[in-house]
Amino acid sequence: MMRIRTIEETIAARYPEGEMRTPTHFSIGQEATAVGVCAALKTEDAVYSGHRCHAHYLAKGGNLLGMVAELFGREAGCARGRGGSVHLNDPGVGMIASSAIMGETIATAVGTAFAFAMDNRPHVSVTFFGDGCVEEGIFHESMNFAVMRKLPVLFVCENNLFSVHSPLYLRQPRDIPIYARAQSYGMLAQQVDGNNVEAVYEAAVKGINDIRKKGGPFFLECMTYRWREHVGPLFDTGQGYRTQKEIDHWMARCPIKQASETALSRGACTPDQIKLWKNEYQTEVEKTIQSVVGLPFPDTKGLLEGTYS
Ligand SMILES: Cc1ncc(C[n+]2csc(CCOP(=O)(O)OP(=O)(O)O)c2C)c(N)n1
Repeated sequence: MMRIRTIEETIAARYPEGEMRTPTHFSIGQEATAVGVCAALKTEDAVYSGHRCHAHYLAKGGNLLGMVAELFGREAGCARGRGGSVHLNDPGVGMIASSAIMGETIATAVGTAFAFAMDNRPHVSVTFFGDGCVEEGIFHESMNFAVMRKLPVLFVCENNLFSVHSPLYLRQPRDIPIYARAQSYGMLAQQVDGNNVEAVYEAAVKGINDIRKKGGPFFLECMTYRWREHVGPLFDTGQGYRTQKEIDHWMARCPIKQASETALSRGACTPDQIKLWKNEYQTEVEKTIQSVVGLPFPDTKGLLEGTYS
């Protein structure tokens, strides 16, 4: 989590230089969901994500240079500099795809699970998506299909209470939590504190065990909060769609602060070690940025390569 936070905060700090010409959705504040779930996965398990994909990519083991080069639009990027921040992928470690089209990768993850089931492969397909996707038809079709075919899908809804500037309570029925809607499809489902990495990990392990033993999907709703603006590196307190009090409440429940306090109280690490790790991650990301800025942009002759006609 600390590595992801350090990488994202460094990218956010460098963003105003104007060299990263890609809309960028930061996961700052939401790291525990990505880390808790991905820690429960094997390399062969497939992960799909949406527009807010940095943390999922890094937690699944995605290559840092591939991500940074993608943000800087370089040919060495994981989407060859053509996809930007919302199209991170690293299939070699099971990070299959991310897409800014909301809900799209819910269906593709279900398709991958279908392929796993048809080929008798023992893997799980995971889809990370936001609470906004729950309002889309593709979400409901995918849930229904996964239940009917008993597919090995872990649906992970990162409920950060907002879709851009619209609060959840204005968009969805107040009295029916998202995980309860998943249960209505006959799916095993659980809500968890998405800022508590151990709780997320334990819930993901349980979900994956259920998927393997009972042969159907599992739904995890992780309650969390986005600290920065919807898209971009800034804080957006002045926008008027949420209060400073609410932001302060969630920042006090920072997943990294909570996990550090727990680790320190158990004697699992020392304050000096925490500082050292932070410095190591800082050095790693700065060196990576330095190595990327000298790399070539894609050649315009190849711009149509990789597109479908
Ligand atoms: C099909 C589709 N409709 C609308 C958009 C525009 N859009 C981009 S992000 C977003 C909100 C997403 O909210 P949520 O799914 O809760 O994820 P979060 O941004 O909170 O992580 C919207 C409406 C889109 N990218 N795709």
